[in-house]
Amino acid sequence: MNKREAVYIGLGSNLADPRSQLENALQELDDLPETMLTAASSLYVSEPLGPADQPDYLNAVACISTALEPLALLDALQALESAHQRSRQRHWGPRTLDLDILLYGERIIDEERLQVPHPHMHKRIFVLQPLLEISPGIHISGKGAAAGWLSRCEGLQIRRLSD
Ligand code: ROI
Repeated sequence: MNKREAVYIGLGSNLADPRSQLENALQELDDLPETMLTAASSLYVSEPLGPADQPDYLNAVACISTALEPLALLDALQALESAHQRSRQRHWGPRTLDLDILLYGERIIDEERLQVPHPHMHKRIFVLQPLLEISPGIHISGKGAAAGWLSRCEGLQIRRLSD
């Protein structure tokens, strides 16, 4: 079998019952070929980053163990987004499901379709907080400890959703 790597995925939704969107997406990640869901954070509510005239977001971070190579995984995630009727009506507008590859092992990828680590993750509290819940000591390749970046986040309010 191919070598499997630990990959962190950011999940976000602010339309069409976000809680179900994220819970279903976690199951769908586990169902991908050559892939196993190994950890999932709690769900977190935050105000939108970007245009304020949209609902609050629900965010989470998942860790998967996968043998899919990065671009094959990206294709699979985009197919899941489409299956959730994701539409991109406007830049930074509301969405039913967003699935971002945050970290792929310790790899640094800089391709047209895919940059890893995700170029904005170290500045986004709605990524860092759930990431650190499941992996407190994690490092972001090229950027250092995620915990150090969390302490520098300003602005957006975030709260953990109770079960
Ligand atoms: N804001 C929050 N709080 N959470 C998100 O997942 C999110 N995703 C986005 C933009 C529109 C940038 N804002 C967000 O893509």
